Amino acid sequence: MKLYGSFGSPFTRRVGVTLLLYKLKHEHVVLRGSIPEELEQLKKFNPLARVPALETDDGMALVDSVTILDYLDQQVDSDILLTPREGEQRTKMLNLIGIAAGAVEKSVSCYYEEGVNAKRPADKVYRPWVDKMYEQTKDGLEAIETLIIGPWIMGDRLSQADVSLVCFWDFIKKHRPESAPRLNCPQLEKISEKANLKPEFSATNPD
Ligand SMILES: N[C@@H](CCC(=O)N[C@@H](CS)C(=O)NCC(=O)O)C(=O)O
Repeated sequence: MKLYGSFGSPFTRRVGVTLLLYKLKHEHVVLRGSIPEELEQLKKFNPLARVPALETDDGMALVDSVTILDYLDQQVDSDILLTPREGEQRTKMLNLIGIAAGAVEKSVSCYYEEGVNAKRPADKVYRPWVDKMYEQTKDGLEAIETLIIGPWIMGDRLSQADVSLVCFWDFIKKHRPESAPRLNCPQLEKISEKANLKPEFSATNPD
């Protein structure tokens, strides 16, 4: 398998961490949409030219981290599975990750609005919209904070909720300016610190 993308993307990183935790043989090919030659390369695997993309051993090109994680889950035995195959726990986990994905999507949108990666001139930024997105990120994460069971998000075992949340949290924290409302998520912060001690997370941490 080949994973295309860079770990600066939280969606790519969660696939990278999952591949390592599942010990699935793969190659990581760094492709950044911001570099024109790499963008052209990326389009071969994703018509939307977004990361991540996964090329499977039988030649499928999969796009979107949700689809890719679903594919990886089908490649491993149930005892190491990060997302339950069925039942209430699965629904709860996917719902929680859905809130987190919404929060990080808003953060990615802010990343393209202001700062060094901004796609829009500073005087063309519509401040109330950007502020609303910072708020949505904060509200989403703080809602998740109230759902954490401990010691990991869904209880005793590290799950896809932790993998996704840690990748999303690390990105959001890194790209959240001082001017944005402060995030009050002490448990998420603790889980991120603990997870980043593991080789699968440290090897994919873009910092
Ligand atoms: N829903 C997608 C989101 C992927 C995404 O937003 N990727 C960003 C990088 S973090 C990207 O490639 N953005 C470039 C673009 O949309 O043109 C997923 O889960 O994979």
